[in-house]
Amino acid sequence: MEWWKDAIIYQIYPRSFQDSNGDGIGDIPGIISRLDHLQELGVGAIWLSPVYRSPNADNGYDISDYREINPEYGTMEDMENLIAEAGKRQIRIIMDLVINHTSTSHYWFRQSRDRTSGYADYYYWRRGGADGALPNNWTGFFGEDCWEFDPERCEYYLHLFAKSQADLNYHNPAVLEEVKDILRFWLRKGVAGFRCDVINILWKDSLENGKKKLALTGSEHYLSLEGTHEILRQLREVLDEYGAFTVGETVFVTPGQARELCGRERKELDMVFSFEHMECDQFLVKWLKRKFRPKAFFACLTKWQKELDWNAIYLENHDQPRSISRFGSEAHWKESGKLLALLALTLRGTPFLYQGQEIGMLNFDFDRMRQLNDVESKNVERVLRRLHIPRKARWRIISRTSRDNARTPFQWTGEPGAGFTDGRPWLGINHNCEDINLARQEQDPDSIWNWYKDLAALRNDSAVLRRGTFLPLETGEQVFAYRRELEGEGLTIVLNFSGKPARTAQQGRVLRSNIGRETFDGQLAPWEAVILQ
Ligand code: TEU
Ligand code: CA
Repeated sequence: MEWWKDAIIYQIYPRSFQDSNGDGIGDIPGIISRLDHLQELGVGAIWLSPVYRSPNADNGYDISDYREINPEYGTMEDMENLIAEAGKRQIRIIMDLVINHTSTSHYWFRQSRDRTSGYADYYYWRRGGADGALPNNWTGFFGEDCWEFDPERCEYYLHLFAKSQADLNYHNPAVLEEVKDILRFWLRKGVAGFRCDVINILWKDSLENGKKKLALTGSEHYLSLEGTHEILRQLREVLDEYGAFTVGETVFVTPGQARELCGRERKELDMVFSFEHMECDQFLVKWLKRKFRPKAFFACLTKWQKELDWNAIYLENHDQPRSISRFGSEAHWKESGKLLALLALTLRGTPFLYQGQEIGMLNFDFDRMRQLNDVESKNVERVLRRLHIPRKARWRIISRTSRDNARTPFQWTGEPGAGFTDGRPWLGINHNCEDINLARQEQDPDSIWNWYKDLAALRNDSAVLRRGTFLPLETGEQVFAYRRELEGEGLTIVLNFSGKPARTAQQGRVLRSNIGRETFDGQLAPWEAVILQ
């Protein structure tokens, strides 16, 4: 029961994981060839970012056919093989379910342009104002407005993300029925569940103007509304027929809203990805960075640990910069990488590791816009240019926040192509690949990779770490200490988030230390992390 409480889940961004045919694009046969790596790491499930047919305006988050595999990634047979091969290794497959929007190349959307078709109301179509004004004043997630005029239908359609990602209209019950069929299609193939993209914004209560805000004007009309809860309960009935699992990506949720989305008795989601801890180093909007303050980060993690019975724990994904570059220190790469590993694997909740995190991959080392692919970065660049922000300043903003930081190819080896591809990679490989790669770390018993493996095994073996309660002990300027307890047993975790030494009141016998320490007297070295018994 509730296998997902005991498993470590690993996120694959298929485009950047492993290429098998030299076209520079990661693919499903590539993933299959690396399943042993994941088994060795000790993961119980893979969350696969979208592999459906898609024109790739947003790398698969713009789906044009939910029942087909993107030919760049392989065939349906490859996908079935992946499910089977992973299954042999006790690894489940979780699909990415993107149902807030479809690509404008989707059949539904193309039909929807014709008012007389059965698909006319699958999307939000509205007329603009007489003076050429947009249907309302909402602004989108990618920093631009969210209405696009369609010359064929002579109306605007709503798109909260890129303009080729049209929002589905759940006021039309046919849309939800379509989604249920898609769920059944994949569940029958043996997938274990879904990661549900921006799932708390499905229901728009009206398309009235919103209160003007710096970002996401209009969001009070769609964030975590009752209509969404109702949709989730309906989807849950289908999921329950197969015992399937869901984690929702829920933007801008408070702990209270999260409880309403994933409380057991609510029968909606199993858990949610919240964002608050990802906002500790930003100011108002994600593009404005401020200095990372560990204390605020600890307080935020503690709050969520206390307020939710079960969290989806993550420090990285395909939308966020790399965690060492952001919360750790590139100068103390190994120690801070290991410290973050210890954090990710010892909080209460299901740990989600993102590809490359297990070898301490860092942010990209690009130096100009042309090297980027991310549609969000490109949109933001356009907006900043319109605001007359000088080029250097634009690059500073974009390079630190771009989602491409997490999307550079996996560094398997130090060779050209990084063992990722024999061809030209779709996105540049980090030049640090000669130093930071799996092959090298496999040889080094003290590597980040071996540390991840060790901690994952420890967690997989330890009921205290998997199911124990969380007790905060210290949330200082740089020291975070907490305890996990279960049936009279307990472990204390102490983390020094700083290049400076520190002191702590915690004591105990050393079970793990990221600097190889054997006894502990309360003195912490820079970026030291320990588990005490
Ligand atoms: O992300 C939704 C989301 O709100 C953000 O994380 C987003 O990527 C961006 O940072 C907003 O500023 C999900 C997917 O994870 C993302 O990759 C997709 O681009 C997006 O939905 C649209 O499907
Ligand atoms: Ca390929």
